[in-house]
Amino acid sequence: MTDIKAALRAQRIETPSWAYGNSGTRFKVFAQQGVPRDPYEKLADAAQVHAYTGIAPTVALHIPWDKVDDYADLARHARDLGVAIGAINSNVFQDDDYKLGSVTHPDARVRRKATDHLLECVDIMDATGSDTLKLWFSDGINYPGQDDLRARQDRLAESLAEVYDRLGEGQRFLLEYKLFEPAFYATDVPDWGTAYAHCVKLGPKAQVVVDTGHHAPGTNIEFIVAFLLREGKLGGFDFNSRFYADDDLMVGAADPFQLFRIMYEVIRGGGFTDEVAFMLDQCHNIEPKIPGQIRSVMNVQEATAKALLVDRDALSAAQSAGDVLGANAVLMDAYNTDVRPLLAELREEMGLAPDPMAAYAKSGYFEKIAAERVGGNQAGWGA
Ligand code: RM4
Ligand code: MN
Repeated sequence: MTDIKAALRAQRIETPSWAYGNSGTRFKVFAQQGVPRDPYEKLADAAQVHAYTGIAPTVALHIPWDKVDDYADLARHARDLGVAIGAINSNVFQDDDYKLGSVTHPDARVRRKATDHLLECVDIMDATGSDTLKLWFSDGINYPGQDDLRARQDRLAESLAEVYDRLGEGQRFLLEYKLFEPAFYATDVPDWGTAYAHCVKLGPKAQVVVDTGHHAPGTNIEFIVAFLLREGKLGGFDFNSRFYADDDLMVGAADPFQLFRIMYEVIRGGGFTDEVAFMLDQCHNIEPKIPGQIRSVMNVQEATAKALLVDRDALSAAQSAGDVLGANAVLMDAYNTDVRPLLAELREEMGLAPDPMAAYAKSGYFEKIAAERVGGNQAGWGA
């Protein structure tokens, strides 16, 4: 139990700046009270999530949503609040120029503009001390024949190589894949195999990021995790839940058992280290945002605790004996354990309140920001 607690104490989960701003569907963005009006206020909210969970000390930025004049100053502000800047997320999907793609666009001028944005993100990493660039491309085509599938891969490879060469010591990029959307017929980085192949060609500073919402229904995500870890190519996670497509709901809400199976493979494969970034990529469209993030961090923590509880000796004994039911029972025993008392105890040992949701609700922070943050433009995802 001491080992399990030590591992849980060392766990780090990164929250995304965009989770604190307004977001919605293509039908409606519902504004909420107290929503941050700039990146500084987003960091203040993220610091609350860390204050109550004790395991969320970094915040991912999204550029240009979090554009500021002085990134070193923003990083200082984060440190003053007890958090730090995490991954820098690029955005080459919200400009009119990108209608037909960004780094895979048929026009070299647009490709140049997109790659320059990615290079600018590396400059922001330098200024903020971030070591991770996260690349997601909305690039793809809607109709067969619209563009040359193969040429688009060449253009993608060319841009990635340029960004790769710009990375400094200790910096890396994570290439994200997504099955479909916004492109409907063919996506340029649709799956882990495509992301993996590009990363292998580039070298050790390029790794794959698994966004749990970016797969077809029924995909065995833990298999992908096990495979990528075995190859040293799992760079991190964008955690969220999906019922239908890229729903971006709270991680562990749709399928806590899947989250447990993923965390088990992470632990089994030695990925429970700083090497693998555990990030949330979510939006809270109808629920309050800070508690939504606290709940999400707790969901990952609970799945991790259950995965750490798996009796690995008993499991491998049952596996080598060909004991199908016995092996399955070992895994299910861990999953069916109520870890909430263990986590409450751990939090108390860390000097935190045992129930982060209740402690935040009682703190008065929401009432304070709802009263203070009036006027100005609420931050959103720029859609
Ligand atoms: C994409 C992808 C990226 C995220 C954007 C907002 O679908 O998941 O990781 O930054 O959405
Ligand atoms: Mn993502």
